[in-house]
Amino acid sequence: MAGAAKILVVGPLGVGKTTLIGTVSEIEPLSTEASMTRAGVRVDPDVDSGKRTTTVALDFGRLTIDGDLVLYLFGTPGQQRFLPAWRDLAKGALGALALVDTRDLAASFDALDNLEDLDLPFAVAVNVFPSGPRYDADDIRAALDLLPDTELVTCDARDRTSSIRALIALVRHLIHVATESS
Ligand SMILES: Nc1nc2c(ncn2[C@@H]2O[C@H](COP(=O)(O)OP(=O)(O)O)[C@@H](O)[C@H]2O)c(=O)[nH]1
Ligand SMILES: [Mg+2]
Repeated sequence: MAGAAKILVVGPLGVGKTTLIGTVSEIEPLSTEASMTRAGVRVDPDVDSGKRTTTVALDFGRLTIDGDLVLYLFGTPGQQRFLPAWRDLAKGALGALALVDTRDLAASFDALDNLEDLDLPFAVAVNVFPSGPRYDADDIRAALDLLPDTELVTCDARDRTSSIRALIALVRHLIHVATESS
């Protein structure tokens, strides 16, 4: 697979989108983080939980795989109030990496629902946090209602190799989908 592909990295606030894009990007990642203010308290659930920045627009990074496939990565805000913008961002995207956190699997439902609504092929990556419960893959599949052929991988968004492996799982799935439909 050569060429360029627009890929979304989706998931709820705090799941690791900015971290993953920053970890893998070979260009200085563009990250439009803004300090949360008291104004955000009403709508940002973890404004008081020690997290002091949140993505208000998007993250952008670039990763070349195997020398000839360039992934343009767009991190899309996970909060409910950004869903309309999220739909615009999906235009022209080949697929998405949906990040989930086992401490709150349900927080990823919105993003997964939207990927399905948009018919955007995706892979799921469990970003492993030390305090998060460890579940069997089958239990995660059941909880997220994943189709049997949806790739499910685990990653550590702070680790480059592991994050690239998750993106490669997505690319493998995209190739599979493209082959099936041709
Ligand atoms: N332990 C651990 N912490 C992570 C991991 N990924 C992200 N974090 C931390 O979780 C917080 C939220 O990550 P961030 O990338 O900003 O999430 P975003 O809101 O999805 O962009 C940050 O403080 C990260 O340092 C991970 O894989 N493991
Ligand atoms: Mg972010």
